[in-house]
Amino acid sequence: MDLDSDVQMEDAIDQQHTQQSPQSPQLINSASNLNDIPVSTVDPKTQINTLEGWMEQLSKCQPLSEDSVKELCNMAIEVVKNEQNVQPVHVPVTICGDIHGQFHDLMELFKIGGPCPDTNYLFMGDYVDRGYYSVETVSYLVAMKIRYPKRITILRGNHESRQITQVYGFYDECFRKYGSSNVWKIFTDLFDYFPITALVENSIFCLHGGLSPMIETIDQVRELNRFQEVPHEGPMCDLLWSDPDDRGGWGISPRGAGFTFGQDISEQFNHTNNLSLTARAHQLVMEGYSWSHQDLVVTIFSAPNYCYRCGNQAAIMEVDENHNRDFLQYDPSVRPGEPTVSRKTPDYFL
Ligand SMILES: [Mn+2]
Repeated sequence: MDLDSDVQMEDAIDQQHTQQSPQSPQLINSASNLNDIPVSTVDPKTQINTLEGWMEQLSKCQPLSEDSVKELCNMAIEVVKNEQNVQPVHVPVTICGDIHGQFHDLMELFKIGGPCPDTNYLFMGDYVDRGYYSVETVSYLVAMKIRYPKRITILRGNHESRQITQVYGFYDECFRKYGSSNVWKIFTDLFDYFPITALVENSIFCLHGGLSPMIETIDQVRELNRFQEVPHEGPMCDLLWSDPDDRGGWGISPRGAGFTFGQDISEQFNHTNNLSLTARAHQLVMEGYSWSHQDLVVTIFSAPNYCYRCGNQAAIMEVDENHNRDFLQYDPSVRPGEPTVSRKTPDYFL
């Protein structure tokens, strides 16, 4: 895509609006009503120009207008609603864990892992809450998903939920940045369409949380109706909430949702489904990644210095064409206006 010609086209559109607007208010209305036209009827080149304009704005950590968020999410629904509960993904791909609104660290992630679409990405949920830039973070990832639908996969995390976001920051951030809850509603309605798991080359099962006592086979995940708020219990809840544990069998989760599962459970699940690995996110791990269950399960966490105070490294996992795995670790980036971050924040600063 030639950037200069895009800019010229936008300039031409701006000039049209400027010239016509004083004399013909109907034309202003009809122009803004373009947003209401179903996505499928919009000229693809126009859609790409719109998207690239949004991505340019978001890359500077500037939120989109409410109207643009509405349009963005309507476009996104058309893309992700057709994806599967167990979305197939091919190698090479770089697998990422929690981001939690740490926008500048997401930009660092793309520096470390390579820009999309040069690098294929699989994100395992928790884009919002905790950090200060949930709006910009989720807007950017959703825009990338629409622009490069075959190059980036975005799964649902337990924080992509109406209930959780009202407690952990996304709702408040939307209200602060937009003056109403409209944008929060638009995004949380979109989250209902996100796929809940992915399967890399029939070998690596990827999801936000972990296993469920109600799910023995990947086919059972395919049978779930995922188009709903994250339930309080049941298989879909467990997939987004569970954690591996050193104790065997199923355990009660201290989180109050999902379960803990032991190595025996992972062995059975990976064997039954002919998997080499289950990759998941959901838990802070100090090195950014952590193996469990004799390398049957890996946890990946991609928010460095989580909540701007945990002092952890972040990591992403590259899987190449030969299924070789490589972990790339990174430290927090500098947020403009903030003092230089020391990763190991002394306790007396907390
Ligand atoms: Mn989580």
